[in-house]
Amino acid sequence: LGAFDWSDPFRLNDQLAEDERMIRDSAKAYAQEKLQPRIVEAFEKETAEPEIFHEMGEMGLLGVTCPEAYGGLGGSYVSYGVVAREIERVDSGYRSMMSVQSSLVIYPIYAYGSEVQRQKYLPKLCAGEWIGCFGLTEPDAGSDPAGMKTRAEKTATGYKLTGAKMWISNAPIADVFVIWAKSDAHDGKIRGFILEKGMAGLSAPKVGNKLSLRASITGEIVMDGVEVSEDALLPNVQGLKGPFGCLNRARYGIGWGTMGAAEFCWHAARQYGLDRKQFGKPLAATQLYQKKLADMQTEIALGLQASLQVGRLIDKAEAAPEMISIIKRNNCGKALDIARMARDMHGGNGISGEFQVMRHMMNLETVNTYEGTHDVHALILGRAQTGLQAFF
Ligand code: TGC
Ligand code: FAD
Repeated sequence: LGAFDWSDPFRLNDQLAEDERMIRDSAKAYAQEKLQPRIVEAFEKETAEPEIFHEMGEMGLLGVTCPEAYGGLGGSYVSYGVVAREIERVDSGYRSMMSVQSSLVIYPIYAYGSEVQRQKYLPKLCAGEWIGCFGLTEPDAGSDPAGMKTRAEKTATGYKLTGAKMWISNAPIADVFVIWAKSDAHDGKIRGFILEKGMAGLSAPKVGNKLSLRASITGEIVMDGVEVSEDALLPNVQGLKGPFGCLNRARYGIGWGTMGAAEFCWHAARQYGLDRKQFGKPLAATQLYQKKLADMQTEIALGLQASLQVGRLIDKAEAAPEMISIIKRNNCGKALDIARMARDMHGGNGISGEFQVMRHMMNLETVNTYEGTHDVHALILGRAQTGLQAFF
């Protein structure tokens, strides 16, 4: 019979390759030494720190899967997943900064961009010298991005973009904007464009008063006839499969990341229950408390195992988007339940910023919503098993 490690029930550690364990350990050391000491104040004061991109870039955490020729590490998607887990163990907002840069900006420029675009943008984005954002959602087009109003009109030398994006991570501090717009010159099909900070007509005001993801800055993007040249167009993709190709990767990372946030809450609740005595004994010695810990352990172990399997399939180019919908949806939902449970298990202390479980709970409300809401992923999975679409 084998030994049982309560914190790693299915021995996930043994299932990782040596290079995956190494990057996991260096991401964990960075997250615990550099991010953890900042987060309580950053969340309280709603401050996003652009220097975090430089730090992550130096560590190689922004271009984990980007080929080395463009400044990345050329690593596996499992490596990307274990990094997301370690960063989100500290805060979903920090993971958001990392995953937008990696999956939603570096990836489309690599996968859909010209060689000139790759050379120009990828090394600086991987190094964290430039910050990127991804503009798909609009005030009137969230779950239904096909309803976007942003237009690209053909000009003599390129395109003129007009429209507004809403709820865009990193936008107010971004240097590089990957924008999805309907292009008149391509039969109204959705095309990707790379815009740069400082272009005439481009602005990105901050969305204030967020009660969730406060350490990650969010903005609008306003495009008031922004003129770009032909070489701003991402040449190698058209249609919604462009942004969805990026979202597949980011959603997959969220599958791992949310388990990191859930693990933080689980471990905190366990320790709290061992330390705190009521009715003459530790809370952790009560049946109800132990049942909650068992539920947390079970859901996290299953969620991590599923994420690993999907990651292995992505690395073999065999993953289907529906697999990603399962882990994005379920892991977000379970992490949110676990964070709420941990908040309750901390009693009054649970609402204090110092104990951090409520911050995770508040963050996970966003994570459950962005990149396809919990219910939208249910509809994707319902369609896949009935052949009937129930979106409209
Ligand atoms: P549908 O007819 O299903 O598909 C249209 C075209 O897209 C293709 N496609 C995919 N391709 C690759 N991967 C996927 N996962 C794909 N899903 C769809 C599809 O094959 C088709 O291609 P083609 O060539 O036949 O045209 O489109 P629909 O309009 O019916 O879509 C419905 C729905 C609900 C599934 C979809 O629109 C959806 O997923 N909505 C959710 C929107 C969303 O996820 N937005 C995310 C915004 S970005 C963000 O939140 C970043 S937060 C980041 C952070 O801070 O961490
Ligand atoms: P809606 O689509 O209006 O949905 C509202 C509710 O209706 C949800 O419960 C939803 O599940 C439900 N619903 C919708 N359609 C159906 C249906 N057919 N059947 C049943 N129920 C339905 N977007 C970007 O492009 N880039 C970013 O970087 C980015 N970052 C974000 C950061 C934050 C902090 C937040 C909060 C959001 C971010 N988003 C980003 C936007 C995010 O992807 C959207 O909020 C999300 O896709 C949901 O869209 P919506 O907010 O318009 O909600």
